[in-house]
Amino acid sequence: MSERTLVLVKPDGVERGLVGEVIARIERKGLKLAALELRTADRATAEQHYAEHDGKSFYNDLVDFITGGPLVALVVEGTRAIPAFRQLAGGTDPVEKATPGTIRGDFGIEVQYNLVHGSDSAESAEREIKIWFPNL
Ligand code: RTP
Ligand code: MG
Repeated sequence: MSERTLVLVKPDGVERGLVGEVIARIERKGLKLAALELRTADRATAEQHYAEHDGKSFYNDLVDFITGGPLVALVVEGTRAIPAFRQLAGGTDPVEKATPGTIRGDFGIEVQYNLVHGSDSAESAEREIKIWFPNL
């Protein structure tokens, strides 16, 4: 059964010119693009998106980082799209958790600057797609 997930190429990924690389991996996996937009997130959007991390030590830095430059927001769709994109992304820490062959494992070093976001569950995907693409 097809499902949708919310993907971000974070500002570090855009700055480094990795948008095409990320989209190519999504498409090669067999997933489809349902929406795509380059934009600079305002603080309210970033705070809503990362509400689960409010109060954590890295939260303020995370919101600063996500709002600090243009990002690419996408809705990606296909069979098992949510776990499939998490697999492509790799673990949160690009060195300690993500393995080579994943986006974070191939291109990342620091945990904050880990290039991409992907929804972690069906509930998260529904919530996040509403935040970034309310008309979809
Ligand atoms: P994301 O939500 O961005 O897809 O990443 P994730 O599920 O793999 O990781 P999560 O635990 O949700 O963390 C959200 C983002 O916060 C930054 N972070 N920094 N300095 C730190 O210890 C730390 N921990 C997390 C990362 O940008 C991470 O992706
Ligand atoms: Mg997360």
